[in-house]
Amino acid sequence: MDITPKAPIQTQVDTDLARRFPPRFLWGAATASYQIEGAVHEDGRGSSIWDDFSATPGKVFEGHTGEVAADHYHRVEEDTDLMVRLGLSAYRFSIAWPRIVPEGRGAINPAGLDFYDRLVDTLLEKGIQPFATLYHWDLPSPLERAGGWLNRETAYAFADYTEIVARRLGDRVASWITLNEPWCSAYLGYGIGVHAPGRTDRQGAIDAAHHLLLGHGLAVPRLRAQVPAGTPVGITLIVNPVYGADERAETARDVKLAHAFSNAWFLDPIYRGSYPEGFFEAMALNPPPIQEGDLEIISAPLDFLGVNNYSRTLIRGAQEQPLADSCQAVAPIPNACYTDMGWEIYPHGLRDLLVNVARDYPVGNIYVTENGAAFPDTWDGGETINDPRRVSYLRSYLTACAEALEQGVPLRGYFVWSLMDNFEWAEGYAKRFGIVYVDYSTQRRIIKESGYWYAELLNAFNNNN
Ligand code: NCW
Repeated sequence: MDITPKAPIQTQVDTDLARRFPPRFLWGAATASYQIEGAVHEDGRGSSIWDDFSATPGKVFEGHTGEVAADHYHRVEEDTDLMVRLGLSAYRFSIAWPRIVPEGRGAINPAGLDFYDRLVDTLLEKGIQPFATLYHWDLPSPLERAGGWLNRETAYAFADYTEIVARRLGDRVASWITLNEPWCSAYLGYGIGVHAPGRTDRQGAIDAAHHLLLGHGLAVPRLRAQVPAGTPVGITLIVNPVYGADERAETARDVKLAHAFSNAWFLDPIYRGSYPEGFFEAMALNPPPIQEGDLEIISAPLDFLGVNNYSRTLIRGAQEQPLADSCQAVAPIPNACYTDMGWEIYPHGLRDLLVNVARDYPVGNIYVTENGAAFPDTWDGGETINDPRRVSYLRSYLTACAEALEQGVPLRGYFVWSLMDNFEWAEGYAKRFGIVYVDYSTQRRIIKESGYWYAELLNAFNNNN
């Protein structure tokens, strides 16, 4: 039976695209706690680095904060009903550490656990698999005051928090993701300070990355000890494919550097138990404080890799060898199209990176845990919002996924970023990634044309399988 909501406007149903995905492929949407929940002072939640950062003048666009966000904390029924209307088989959300352990370490806040318990039960009642991310950037403020991810102790605190969550939800969460995009936490947060906590110390980024990775590695066995055998555990990385703009030797050299900085910095320790050769020298920095056994802990076997991808980097080699984080990206690229984030639309990049990652690393299964686009949507009070550019973005990137599958990549599912418009970190509410529009003045949700398109694609998939 076709229960898909009918679009108020005609969207073209991509039956041929749906047919290219195998039975049991998971179709989802993703969000993150600080970006959608709001209710930052409720039910015993502690403060996070994003509360502090967004309260600091000049850090976030027009002083926006996640204080109310999309008010999801009070709208679990409505939002999970939306997921049902869209036909999602999985939903990826993140758990706010400061709701569970308000001080970061020590006392547990039962009301925080209750919230996610109810979310997970509601998802299961509605036939949606819960994919839980344990850390999507909202570090408890007291831990930051003790050094945050620069302090090795934070890694142990993360593993303790993980065990607390897994003990309560482990019997029902379908799949676990330890960290979301540790590259962003380390480099944007500690290296260049455009994200919380806003520190600007390139060496700090290297050290923070190591402690994030250590936290991940320590958390994996703690999770496995609490969840039923066979429950998949993984990590989500941003993977940004790097290409050369020409055939020069300098370009090939800089592509390698930029790839080490963007991807191998995290992929190598996790899957090979070592940092990329020459990486710290290429940053003109010192190695992080690695203790004996750290890399064994970090390279604990995983069940899947979560890939977040939006764009690519195109490099033109410099005369003098640059630092790994200052390779020359071509921007703007002539004739290229960009989203509202200024990120180039390059769907082949997703296909290439999936093929390359599956070839170069023993990743097991792969999920695309985020992919999507920000465009400046406006609502005229009508039944939907026309966002044809988001529809064509999603169609082209899903075609890239189909191509990767056809090349043998063990891709098991795809999560669009994002279920709904939300607090886009330093960009505040100015950038909209949702397939559902949020009218922040009323908190009304309106399914965009892209949401109807996605629902119809999923319906076509279900009719085939
Ligand atoms: S900012 C970012 N995002 C967006 C965010 O909403 C989500 O929470 C993240 O997982 C969409 O997906 C991720 N990623 C940062 C990408 C790199 C930006 C590079 C800036 C260089 C200065």
